[in-house]
Amino acid sequence: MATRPPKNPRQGPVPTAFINTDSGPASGPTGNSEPEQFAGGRNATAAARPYNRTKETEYGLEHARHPVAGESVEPPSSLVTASTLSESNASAKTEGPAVEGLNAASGELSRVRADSSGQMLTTNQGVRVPNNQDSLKAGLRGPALLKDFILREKLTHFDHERIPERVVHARGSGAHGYFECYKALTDLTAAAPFQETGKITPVFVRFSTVAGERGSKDTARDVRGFAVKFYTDEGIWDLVGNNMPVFFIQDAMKFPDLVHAVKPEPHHAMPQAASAHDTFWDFVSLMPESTHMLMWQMSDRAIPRSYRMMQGFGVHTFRFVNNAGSSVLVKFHWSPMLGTHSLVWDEAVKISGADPDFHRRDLWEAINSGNYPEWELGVQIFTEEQADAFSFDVLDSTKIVPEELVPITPIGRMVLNRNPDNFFAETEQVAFCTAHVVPGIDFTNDPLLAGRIHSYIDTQITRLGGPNFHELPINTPLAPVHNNQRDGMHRQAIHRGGVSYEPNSLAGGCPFQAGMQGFVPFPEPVKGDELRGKPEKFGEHYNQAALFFNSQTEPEQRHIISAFAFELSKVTVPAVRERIVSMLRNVSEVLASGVAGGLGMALPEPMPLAIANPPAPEVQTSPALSLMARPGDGRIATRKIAVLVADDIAGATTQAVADALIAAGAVVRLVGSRIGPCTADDGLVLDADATLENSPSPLFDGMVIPDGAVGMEALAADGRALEFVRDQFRHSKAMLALGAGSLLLDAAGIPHNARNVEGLLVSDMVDASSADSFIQALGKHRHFGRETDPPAA
Ligand code: HDE
Repeated sequence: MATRPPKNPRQGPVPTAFINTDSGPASGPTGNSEPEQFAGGRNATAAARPYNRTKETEYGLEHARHPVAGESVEPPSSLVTASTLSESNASAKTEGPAVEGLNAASGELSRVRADSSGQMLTTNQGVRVPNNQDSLKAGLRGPALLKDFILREKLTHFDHERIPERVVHARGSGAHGYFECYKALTDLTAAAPFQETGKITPVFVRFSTVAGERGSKDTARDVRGFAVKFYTDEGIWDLVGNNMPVFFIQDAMKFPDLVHAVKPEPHHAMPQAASAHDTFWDFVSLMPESTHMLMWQMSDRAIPRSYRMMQGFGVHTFRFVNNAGSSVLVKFHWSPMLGTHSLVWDEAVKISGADPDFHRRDLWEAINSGNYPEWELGVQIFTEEQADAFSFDVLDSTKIVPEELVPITPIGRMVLNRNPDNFFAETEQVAFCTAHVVPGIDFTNDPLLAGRIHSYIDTQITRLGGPNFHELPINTPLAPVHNNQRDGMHRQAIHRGGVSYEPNSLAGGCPFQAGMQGFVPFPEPVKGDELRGKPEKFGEHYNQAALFFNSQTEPEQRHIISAFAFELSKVTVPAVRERIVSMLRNVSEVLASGVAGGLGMALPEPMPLAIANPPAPEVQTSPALSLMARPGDGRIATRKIAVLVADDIAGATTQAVADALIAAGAVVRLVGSRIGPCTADDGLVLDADATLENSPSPLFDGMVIPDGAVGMEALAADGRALEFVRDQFRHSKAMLALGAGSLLLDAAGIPHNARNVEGLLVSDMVDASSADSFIQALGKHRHFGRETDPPAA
C-alpha cells in the first residue's frame, strides 16, 4: 500500500479569522489564502441569492401543476461546497477532492463485486488469518481465550447472518436481464424505458410464492409474485405484480387479515405454504369479493411448471402520462414466449418432496445453459370515459378488463440472461416497492394500491435494518442520487460539505428541485366527503368468476373442481365448506355441484348477493383466460426427458432417440436403478446420471422406455421403475415406449393396446418419424385426453 506523505497545499500564515467555525469578521476576505478563498467564495455564492426567488412559485394552482426547477448558483470554486479545507490532503484511502456532482454510493454493481481468487484469508478488518482451523487456546488442551478476536469476529458475524424474511413472498428466486422497447411510446408516456425504439433498460426480476416461509417448497398451490425492477435513466421503476391478474381483496385495510388467515395457524404453526386449512377458507368464505381470485388460485395457474412459463400482471390499473401531461389508463401484462404451462396437483405434491427447489433450479439451469427466458410486455390502454362505461370498476383489483373489451398491445420484451452472483446480496436484499415509479407512470385511486404504496418501504425498514436499504448495491438506481437525507443505520454515502438542507445559498442552492423535469404527479381532481366505504360496482362479486370458469377448457374446469374439493376436504368445519359451495353456486352450477359431490355434501342455497341489482357483464367467455390459449411455439428446448436405462436394453435405438431429443434442445437424463454405466445388448455403454430414487418421475416432462426384453424384465422388477411409469402416465406426460419397452407398460398396468392412447407412443422401431412424433407430443406439454378421475394407474 502506498505511504506517500500527506500533501499540504497551504502556504504562508494561516488567516485565523477565516478558519474560525463559530465567529467571523464583518467584511469578507481580501487575501488569496485557501481559507480566504473558501470564505470569499462562500460569501459570493450566498450573495448571488439575495432572496429566495422561487418562493413565489410555491403558491397557486398553476405552479402546483407546473413546478419550476430550483435556483442554483455555480460557486467560484469547488472548495466552497467542501466539508473541510483539508480535503486535498490525499491518502490512498481518501484519494483527492471529491468528483463534483458524483454520488459514488449509487450506480452499477461492478464497484462492489468481490472475488477472492489468489487471495489470502483475512478478517473484516483486512488482517490476515494465520489459521482458520483452531481457536486460540492457552496450551493445546487449555481454555479458549477471550482475546481471540479472530474467532469472535467470525462467530459474531455468523450469529447475525440472518435477516427477517419477507412478511409475504418470503420464498423466491431472482435473475438479471433487460427490457427492450419495441417502439417509442412518447405519445402515451414519458416513462424512460419507452422513449426510443429498441431502447434497452436493465432489470432485476424476483419470482416468489406468497404464503410459505423462506425455506418452503416451490410447488405449493399459491399465487406467484412477478416483481420487475427497471433501472431506468430516470430512476427505479418497480412493477410489482403477480402471475394472476386479480387479487383476493379490494381494500388495503383487509390485507393483514388475509395474510393472517392464509399463513400457518398461530396456535400450532401449521400448515406450511398451504391454503388448505380452516382459517383461510373461513376468511374467504366471508369475503365473497375473493371468489374471482379463488378461481385463479384453484386453477392450474397456481402450480406453474416453471417461472419461465407463467404470465405476469400489474394487477392494478395504472396511468401512463405523456410529456404534455395527458394521461390514459393502463394494465400491464407479461406473456412468456415459452407459453403458459402448469403441473398437475399430484405431481406438484410429489415434486415438493423430490425437489423443493424445483422452480429455483429450473430458472437457474435455463439461464446457465443459455436458454434465456423471455416475456413480452403488453398493455391494455383505455380512457377514463371508457372505464366509466364498464360494468365493473377499474379501481377494483378483483376485476380484470377482458381482452374482448380492450385488446392487449405488445410494447416490448424482457429477457433474463444472468443469474445473480450471490443469492443473499441480490435476491434476498432486493427491495421492490410499488411507490418506485418514474415520470410517465402514475397511480390510480385503487384503494389496494394506496396501501401498497405505503407498505413496501415500511416493511424494508424492518427487513433490511433501517432507512438506507436503497444504498444496498442491488437497490441503487443507475440514475444519480442527490438529496439532503442523511444518517441512519448502515449509511454508505459519505456526503461532502456542510449543507444538508434546501433552500440554501451556501452550496449554490444544490441539489435544487427539478421542477418540470421531476416526477410531477398527474393532477387528478379529487372531490367528495371523507368516508370509509366502497363504490356500488365493487359489490358485484361473481360475473368475472363465472367468466373465468366458463372460459376454461374441460380438463381445466375438472382441475378447478378437484382443487376446491381437495382444499375444502382439508377444512375441518363443515359450515365453512358450505359457505364456499354456496358462493360457488353464484358462479356455476357445474362447479358448485362438482365440488359438493367431491365433498359428499348436499348443495346449499346460493349465497345472497351483496347488491340487489348487479350490473350485467359485457363478456360471457374469454378464450384468452385459458392456459391453453398460449401453447408456446411447440419447441422442447429445456424440457427434461428421462430415458430409462438398465443392462441389456437395446443400445443403438436408445442412443438414437436420446440424440434426437438433445438435437431438439431437450435436457436428457439417463435414469437407472443406480448411477453409473449400464452395458446395452449391443455392448454400448450408457452411463446413468440419475436414479429412479434421486430423480423420480414428477421431475420430468416426458420419458422414453427403451427396447430390450432382458433389460425391461430387470426394470419391471424394480417397483420404483413401475411407479415412474405410472406417474408419467397419471400426469398425462408424453411417453415413448420402444419395442419391448411395452413390457414395462404392461407390468405397470398402463393401458396401451389400442396404440392410440393420447401422448403415449408405442413404437417398434426408432426412425425419424417416431422421434418426431414424440417431440411433437412433448411440445404439447400434457395429454389430458387420457386423464381419468380417479386415475386409472
Ligand atoms: Fe405485496 N407485499 N402487498 N402484493 N407483494 C410484499 O413487501 C402488500 C399485493 C407482491 O419479490 C411485501 O418487500 C400489501 C398485490 C410481490 O420482493 C409487503 C398489499 C400484489 C411481492 C407487501 C399487497 C402484490 C410482495 C413483503 C395490499 C400483486 C414480493 C416483503 C394492500 C399486484 C416482492 C416486501 C419481492 C411483497 C404488502 C398486495 C405483489 C409486506 C399491504 C395486490 C410480488 O410490503
